[in-house]
Amino acid sequence: TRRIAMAAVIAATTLSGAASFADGHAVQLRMSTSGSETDARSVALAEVFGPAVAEFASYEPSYNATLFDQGTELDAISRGNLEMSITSAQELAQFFPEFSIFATGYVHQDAAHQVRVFNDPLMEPFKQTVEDELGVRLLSVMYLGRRHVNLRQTREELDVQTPADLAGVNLRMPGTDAWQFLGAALGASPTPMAFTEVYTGLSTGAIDGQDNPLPTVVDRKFYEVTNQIALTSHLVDLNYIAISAETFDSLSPEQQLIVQRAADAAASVGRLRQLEMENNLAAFLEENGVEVYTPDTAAFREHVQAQYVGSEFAASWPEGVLDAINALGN
Ligand code: KDO
Repeated sequence: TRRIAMAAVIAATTLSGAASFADGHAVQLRMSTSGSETDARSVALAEVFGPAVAEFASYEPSYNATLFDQGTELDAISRGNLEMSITSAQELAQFFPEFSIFATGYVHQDAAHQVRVFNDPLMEPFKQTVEDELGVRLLSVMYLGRRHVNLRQTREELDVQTPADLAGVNLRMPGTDAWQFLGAALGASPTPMAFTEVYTGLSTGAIDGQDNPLPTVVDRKFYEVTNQIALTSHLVDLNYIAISAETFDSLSPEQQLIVQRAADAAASVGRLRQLEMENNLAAFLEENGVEVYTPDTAAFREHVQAQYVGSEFAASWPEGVLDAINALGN
């Protein structure tokens, strides 16, 4: 009887699912990320976004850059080969240089500041440009976290207090100009490398270090192949939930609202989880042999900010936007 009951449940679920899709077909939402399945953003999308849109869309995530290489997702959406990604301001800056303002060291102050900036009218022209010129709609802002410098060297070998201490350090940064600029602004010698190559790069010594928030260091087990983290907090990093505008526009107004709310809900859940992990992981890292300490962050902030002044990036920022972002801060 138990078997029959289960079969009935499956049949009922399948039927009710199929019946509610417009003309019997689910809208396919393939999502590609270089993040892992256990990354907080991935988990939030799978647990919150997917189920929330399941009445009319099938959310199909792929992880670890198995579907598209890191940095190629926006192009794939634009060409109609992908529907969703967790994109970055740095990737958007490849197409629209003004997005580098959101990838600049020490601009965003915390997770709440990111949300205020994303929802502020200052963001409208940025969103509109991406939609008009790339066919990509930015639904919501996800919190990735405070990026810190994570090195193979022990603190005895290299005590990082100021940018001068990073001179000659081969620091992996993701592969775009905005990232390389930030790595150099920190005082290091930046090397571009895809996220999925970083663990091997650290274990072989091809790179001295990498920069990512604490939850990423734990999720990807970088602590196994590194010995220290200097809490530089050089970038309060974000990602955007991106969706094909063509796909979004094909939905009914009611479905569009559900997609928007589902994205916002997933972003909220992911943000809270990431913040909680960020606040609690230092002890775990210390237990695993990684020394976690705070350098002279004022020295890093001053140095990094000074590098942007007069840079080609700053030249692309629309007038008044930096002031508007700062005004939304604390
Ligand atoms: C990374 O490559 O270091 C980075 O953290 C950059 C982010 O913009 C984002 O792409 C992220 O990787 C991936 O989602 C994997 O966490």
